[in-house]
Formats: sequence, structure tokens, C-alpha cells
Amino acid sequence: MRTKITVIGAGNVGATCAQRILEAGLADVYLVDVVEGLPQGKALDLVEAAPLQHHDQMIYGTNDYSDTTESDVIVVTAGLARQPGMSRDDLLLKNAAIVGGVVRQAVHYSPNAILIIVTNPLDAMVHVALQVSGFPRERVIGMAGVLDSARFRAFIADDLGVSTADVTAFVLGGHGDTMVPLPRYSTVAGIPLPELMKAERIEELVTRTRNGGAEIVALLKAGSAFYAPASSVLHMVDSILDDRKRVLPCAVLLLGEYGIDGLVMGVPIVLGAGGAERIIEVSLTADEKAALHSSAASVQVLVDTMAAAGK
Ligand code: TXD
Repeated sequence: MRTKITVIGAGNVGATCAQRILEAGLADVYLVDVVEGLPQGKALDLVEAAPLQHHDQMIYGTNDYSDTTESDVIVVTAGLARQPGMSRDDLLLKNAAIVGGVVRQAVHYSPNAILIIVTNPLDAMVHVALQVSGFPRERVIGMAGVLDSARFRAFIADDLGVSTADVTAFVLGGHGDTMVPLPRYSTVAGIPLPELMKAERIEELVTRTRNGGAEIVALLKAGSAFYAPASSVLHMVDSILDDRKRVLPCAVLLLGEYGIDGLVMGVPIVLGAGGAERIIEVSLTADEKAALHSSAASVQVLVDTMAAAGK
């Protein structure tokens, strides 16, 4: 049996994910969208690129979930993208309805799949997917931390004039404004970042990382980032399919870890064939704990808003 990945949403992030997965030779891809012709057209274009990109993966575009039967991994990018001036939270109820609908249909045909949620507001959408799928928390994972830490790594590497390959960055918490980067757990070739960079400069890069999505939205004017988000999804898919057990920051349901119970938060997990196989807990300072708990509080607000709206 060939490995099968369904990508729901054939927009910027979804189509770029599909392209990256195919070109990495990881799996066949089923690209799904509500718009007729869109996934079929993009799939056909990618099929025609295969001889030039030297891969033998197949891609199918469809509007019909029965085609996605028995997918190993389902990536959910369906939803509305943020427009300039629009906060992630404005998207909440609209995207909750979209994500709820697509997850319900997709898991009906792939009850054993691992779900990777991408749609914003990310942490809240993971709650929706958990609820609608009924899957255990190991199989419902949000992509945000991989992207946030990649942004932080890119800025650190650029600032220090070193290879991105030698920079690691550690982020916790919700996606976006309340994310909690931990500079003392971020390193350059094993050297803690505070040894190499002044605290004020680190703070500037942290702020830029926190606003990383908005910086791109402001430049693009229409739509939001998709190259780095798609690369982030690729990393996660690769770790799952090859059972690599990469340690990656991902959004998962916490059940007491980090003192948080019943909320989705970005934390370091071991990502393998079983999905989020383990959550790694690190000790936090009082300030870091406070930042994480305020991040959790802002996710709680979204969860409460959805509950009040009956989502
Ligand atoms: O870090 C992260 N998690 C993120 C999240 C990084 C980047 C983008 N992030 C969010 O992903 C973004 O805020 C959006 O909520 C999603 C998708 O972003 P993208 O840039 O790909 O948006 P597009 O290009 O508008 O594509 C969305 C597609 C589009 O083709 C719609 O027709 C489709 O989603 N769509 C649907 N497909 C299937 N079913 C339904 N109901 C549906 N509704 C819309």
C-alpha cells in the first residue's frame, strides 16, 4: 500500500504542502477543496511537474471525501486566511465551522489517521478537531511552534551571521501574539543564545517573531504566509511517516502537563508514527510560567467564545 496523505484546502498553504510532500517523495497526496476545479487544476499541474521533479508520487484533486479513504495523515488548511487588519481571532467562528465540517467528513473515511491542523486561530481549531473527531490527543496535532521557531531561528542566524543549521530555538504557548519564546533554551551550536546576544537584541528578535505572521500579511496585502508554513507541515509529516521521533514544538491537548489541564498549547513533543507520542516538560522560571499561563488564558477565551456560540 502506498502512503496516502490528504490535504484539505487547496489554497496557498495546502497546495504548497502538497507540492513539498510530493517533491520530498513522502507520499501520494489527495488534495481536497470545496471549490470545484481548484484541487483538480492544481493537482493536474503538479502531475505534469512530476517528470521534471523526478518523483513517482501521485496527486489527485477532488471535492469528494470518499476519495480520501484510509489516509495515513490528514492536513487541514481549509478556512479563511487573515486579511490586513484582521486578527486571528476574528476568524474564530467562521473557521470553527469550516474545520468542524471538514474534519467530520475526513475522519469518517480515515478513522485511524493522524490529523495535523493548520487553520487559524490554531489552538482553538485543534480543540474543534479533537471534539469533532473524537480522536485521542496523540492523533490531533496543531502546527504553529515549528513555524514560530523557524522564524526565530531565521532571525537569530541572520543577526549573528551564522548558518540556520546551527541555530535551535525553543517556543512554547499559543500561536501568535501570546507565544512564549525561551531564549535560554535556544542555542547556536549548543551555546545558549544569551551568551552570544545582548538581552535587548534578543527581545527585538522575539518581538519580530511574535509578529512574524502579521509582518508578512502587511507586505502581501492579500493573503498570508505559506512557504514557511508549508515547510513546517512537511517537517511534521516526515517525522510521523518515517517515525523519526523528532522533538518539535506542536500544539496538543495538555492534561496536567505544565500545570495546564484541558487546553491546547504549544509544547515540545516527540513526534513519531503514533503521533504526539510524548510531551517533554522542562522547568520554567516564574516569569516563563506566568507567560505560558497568560497564553493559556487567551486560548481559553477562544474556547469559551466557541462554546457560547454552540460550536
Ligand atoms: O502557523 C499556522 N498554523 C498558520 C496558519 C500559518 C499560515 C496560515 N495559517 C492559516 O491556514 C490561515 O490563517 C488560514 O486559516 C489557513 C489557510 O491559509 P491559506 O493561506 O492557504 O488560505 P487560502 O489560500 O485562502 O486557502 C484556503 C482554502 C481555499 O482554497 C478555500 O476554498 C478552502 O480553503 N476552503 C475549504 N476547503 C474545503 N472545505 C471547506 N469547507 C472550505 N472552506 C474554505
